[in-house]
This record gives sequence, structure tokens and C-alpha cells, in this order.
Amino acid sequence: ERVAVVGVPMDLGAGRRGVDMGPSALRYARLLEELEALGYLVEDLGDVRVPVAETLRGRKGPYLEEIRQAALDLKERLRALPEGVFPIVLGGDHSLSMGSVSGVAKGRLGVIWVDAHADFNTPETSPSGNIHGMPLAVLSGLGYTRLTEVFQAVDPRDVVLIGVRSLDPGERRLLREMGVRVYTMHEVDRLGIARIAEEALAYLDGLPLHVSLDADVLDPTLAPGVGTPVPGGLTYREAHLLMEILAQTGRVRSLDLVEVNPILDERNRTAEMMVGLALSLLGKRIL
Ligand code: DIR
Ligand code: MN
Ligand code: MN
Ligand code: MN
Repeated sequence: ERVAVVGVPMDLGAGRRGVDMGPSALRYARLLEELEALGYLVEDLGDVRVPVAETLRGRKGPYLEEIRQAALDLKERLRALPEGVFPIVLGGDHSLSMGSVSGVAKGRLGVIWVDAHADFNTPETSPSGNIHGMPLAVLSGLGYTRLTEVFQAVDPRDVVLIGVRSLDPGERRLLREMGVRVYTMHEVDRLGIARIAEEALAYLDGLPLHVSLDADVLDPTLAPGVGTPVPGGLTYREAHLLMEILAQTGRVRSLDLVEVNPILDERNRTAEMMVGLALSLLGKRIL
């Protein structure tokens, strides 16, 4: 089986610098070598070109056109992959997922968005204006027309959010209106992650799946290298068990590893956590 890795060294959608170094940190944490050890044939496609924030100084955000172009480049790269190759996209801030999801969606696709946040803001509901808080709304057809016209790709009823614990008021209202299924940390505590995984899989009945994994879903004690940490996140085993259950279905077709910020990290442990989770999602087992 074949895996293609592509990096998107972009932090233009985030509120602070540093996640542009995420692809390097994930490679340095031996993602490719470990996938090869699992038996995959792995190809590194390198990075999508993204302007460095300092070269845009004097302009102010939200860098809509630059983000649009980088995500479009990613979309085209993924579209060009042969059938059956499993893409892993290394971020970079979460706005890149507009490109990854729209690039892999060929017909109906189920999206499992694992994140402390819902990333379901529009320019009207966003308190920060940061585009990394908007990609799931764009994919569902809401927000900047410049983005929805090229990235709308999913039915919000085919989206499941897991691990959420920080929502903006307008975003909460939109999630309800659009019928997105949301498992917050409250449900993780009450039901357990195994039951949530099984419910989500039954809900997305038979669809091929894309997993979008934001490092800030993890508890900040495990993953300090993120720009917007929120207390009370997934434990080590909850996160792995979720990946293991998804892996067993054989339905997962693609993965994003996003929001790793090496500047804020401790000795690359957040990238190492994310690599471990990717391996579980791609079938690594304890026994
Ligand atoms: C917040 C934070 N909801 C925003 N979002 C983040 O800026 O829209 N997403 N950090 O990952
Ligand atoms: Mn996110
Ligand atoms: Mn997040
Ligand atoms: Mn974030």
C-alpha cells in the first residue's frame, strides 16, 4: 500500500507564528520512516509553496488570497494522485484542510474533524478573524465567497466533530443550523471515546472517510506545542483508541496532521504524539 506525504508550511490562517514549521517537525519525528516500518511504500511530495509571513509585512491579514492559493495548490496535488494512494497532509494551520478535503472528495465523503474547536466560523461570527477558525464552514459552503467557490465539498450532515470544548457564540448557532454532529468533551467523558467512534462510524454509514486531526484536541499537558491550547482535552489512550477503531474499519482514505507549533513545543513531543496517532490510524497495533 502506498502513502503520499505533502507538507503545507502555512501559518497565515493562525493568530500567531510557528505552525509553518509543523511539517518539518513531523518529518523530524520520523513519520516517513515509521510508516515504512509498518510496511507502507511512502513517497514524500515535498511542500506546497506558501509565502513567508514576514514577506507580507505592511499588509495586514487575513491573507485571504495567499491562503486560497496555497490551499488550491494542495487541492490540485491531491487530485493528481493515483487512486488508492493514501495522502497524509502535514500542517501548517488548519485552513489548509479546505484544500485537502476538497482535493480528496470525489462524490460523498464523511469527514471526522478531531479538534478542540469547531473551525465553523464565518467572517460574521469570528471574533478573531483568523481563517484557521473557518475551514469546516467553508467546506460546508459558508463564509467568504472567494473560498466557498473553490472549496465547498461536503454536506455538513456528513461531518462529525470530536473533542470540541471551545466554541464562539455565532459558531455554535451555525453548527446547530447546519446539522453538524458534535461530540464535545462532555460526551467523551460520559459515553467514552469507543462508543463515540462507533456511533460516528454508524452515522457516516458506509462513506469513505477523511480524518482531520488538530493537535489542540489533545490535552495541553500532552501536546503543549499548539497556538490555542484549551484545557481538558483527549488523553493519550483516548486519542489512540479513536484512531485504532477508525483504522479497523478500513474506510479511512486520507489524513491531515495540523496545528503543530514547534516554537511553543517541548523537545518536539507534540509532533511525536501526532506521528504516533497517524501510525495508529494507519493500522499500527499493540499486539
Ligand atoms: C477560534 C479559535 N474559534 C477562532 N479557533 C481555533 O479564532 O475562530 N481553531 N484555534 O483551531
Ligand atoms: Mn482546527
Ligand atoms: Mn483547534
Ligand atoms: Mn487552532
